[in-house]
Amino acid sequence: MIVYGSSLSPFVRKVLAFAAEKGIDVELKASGLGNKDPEFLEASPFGKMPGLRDPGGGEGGDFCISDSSAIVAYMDAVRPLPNLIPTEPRARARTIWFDEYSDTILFACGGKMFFNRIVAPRFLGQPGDEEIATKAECEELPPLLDYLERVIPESGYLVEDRLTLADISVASPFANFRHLNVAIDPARFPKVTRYVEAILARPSFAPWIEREAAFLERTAA
Ligand SMILES: N[C@@H](CCC(=O)N[C@@H](CS)C(=O)NCC(=O)O)C(=O)O
Repeated sequence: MIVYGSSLSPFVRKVLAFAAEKGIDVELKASGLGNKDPEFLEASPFGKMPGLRDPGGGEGGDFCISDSSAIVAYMDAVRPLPNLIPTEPRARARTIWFDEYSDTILFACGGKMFFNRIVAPRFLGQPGDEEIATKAECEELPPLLDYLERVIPESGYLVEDRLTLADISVASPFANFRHLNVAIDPARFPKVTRYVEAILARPSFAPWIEREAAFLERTAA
């Protein structure tokens, strides 16, 4: 399968890690903001990353779909094992909740930091708004971490005491926090700290994050 985008996007990283945990081979085709390439737009009509193309996956041709949650739902259906989106009703609902918590609530906060401190100055040639980034880091992020600190179980997995989409989705934006050197205080958030370290150390995440760090290093200043 082909994934269009950059793993610097938490949505793209989520899809790449999900595919790796499933054992699905994916090729990442680089796509940046404002990409008008028809091949990419066929997979993602509104130009957002990630887009997916499954060659020969549709009737008489490729199957294309965008949105990270739609993409992982497709992957989970075409490759049922290992199951990463639980089928038991409450576990399934909680998994979708955590996916949404990450995609909307956590991203709304983290995106302000990543856009204003990295994307705008480095890739768009425009100054970032540090006031917005600081407010997100100091005022908006702590209550989101307080919530996670309360709900992370002793097992270290959010749902069914095993790895699910919930963990992949929630951990993914923390790689961006790492790139931003946003410190998660281990004294105030011990469970979050251990949880994020463990999930991001998995072979499904770690190589992508290393590559991103090397890329950011090359593009710094
Ligand atoms: N809900 C979408 C969000 C995708 C998204 O907003 N991606 C951002 C990058 S992090 C993007 O492509 N932004 C470009 C744009 O909005 O034009 C998903 O889960 O895939």
